[in-house]
Amino acid sequence: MSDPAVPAAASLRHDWRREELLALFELPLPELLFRAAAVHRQHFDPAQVQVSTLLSVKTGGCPEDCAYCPQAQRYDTGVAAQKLMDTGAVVEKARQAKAAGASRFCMGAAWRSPKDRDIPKVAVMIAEVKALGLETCATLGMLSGAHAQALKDAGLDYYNHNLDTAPDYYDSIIHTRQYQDRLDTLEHVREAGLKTCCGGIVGMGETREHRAGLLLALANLPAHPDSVPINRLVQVAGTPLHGSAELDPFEFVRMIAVARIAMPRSMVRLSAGREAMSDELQAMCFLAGANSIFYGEKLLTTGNPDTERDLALFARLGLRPMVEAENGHDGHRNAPGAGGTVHADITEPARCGQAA
Ligand code: SAM
Ligand code: DTB
Ligand code: SF4
Repeated sequence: MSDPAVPAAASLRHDWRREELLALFELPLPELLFRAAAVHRQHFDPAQVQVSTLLSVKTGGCPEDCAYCPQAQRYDTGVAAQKLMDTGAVVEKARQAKAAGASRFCMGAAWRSPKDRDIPKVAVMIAEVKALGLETCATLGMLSGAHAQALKDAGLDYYNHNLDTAPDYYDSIIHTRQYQDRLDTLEHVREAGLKTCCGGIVGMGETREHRAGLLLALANLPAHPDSVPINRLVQVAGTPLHGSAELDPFEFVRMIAVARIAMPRSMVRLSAGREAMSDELQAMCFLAGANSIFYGEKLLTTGNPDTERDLALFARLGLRPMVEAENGHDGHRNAPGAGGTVHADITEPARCGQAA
């Protein structure tokens, strides 16, 4: 392959340089989209989108100071601190998410890190959600090796822990934990055999160099994250980043496209921020290689598009949800089972009435 931005299926790069990623950002948009779409097609069916539903199982009261976050105790955002939800209530939400067409259920907790006493409770939640036939994901903050192993043993498939931004912009956003802490957690997650979900946020006042730096940090991890959530900052009143300048939507599309090129076999998730995006902008993101979304009316504490709007968008764009857990493959081209794809028909009317 003469073009290094379109690697052969076997050659995943972990030696990207920031200048190379910046050069991709600086391509004319049609050229960047063309390259990203070509890479996307080498590895995935571009009509398939992985669909995850989020639930905040422990909301608010967090001791950390992440400048974007409505759940940090120290900011007056109107988010009340709540205790860990009961397992029964979590499982009921997971059941509804599955009925609405989600294939993965992600449980989030506003913790710096779980305490020893939290792990058995979360383990039961994971096991019961998994028993519904859903893929499981959790995002609970920093994780020790022992905690990662306990979650794996409970049936956890994915752990979400974001790098959030470039190493050289991190100090502008978070002071209560270090970049290295995040890298350590990701190592514990990988060592436990969990799949990693790791990405970041754009629109926090960072420069294009910082955005390239975030993608560089992600792509040069020892293994590309299985899922790469790209969040556009949801501005919440009371957080330090409320009132930040809005990111140019085309720059967001560029971020998705460069993520797709740098991490060709990862699911690139068009993550937080979709509620404020037009259908046309989301369509461009899918064209640029995004192939995963959060589905259901709420993210953790903020809004997400109504399921009806997403169903209509999927129908208009001819997109179909991936159902990895049921057909035994991970959505990649050439994966076992990839020939006989089964789709949850989330556009089927009986399911439409059941909101996640
Ligand atoms: N407390 C855990 C942690 O920080 O790892 C898990 C939950 S935390 C809310 C998960 C991720 O949500 C953060 O790393 C951040 O990337 C994203 N996030 C939080 N608030 C956001 C916002 N206002 N806009 C976009 N993304 C946000
Ligand atoms: C991720 O990268 N984005 C999700 C998920 N991982 C946990 C969270 C987005 C949160 C947006 C703000 C909120 O709803 O509180
Ligand atoms: Fe706490 Fe996570 Fe929010 Fe940071 S992002 S304040 S760790 S809930």
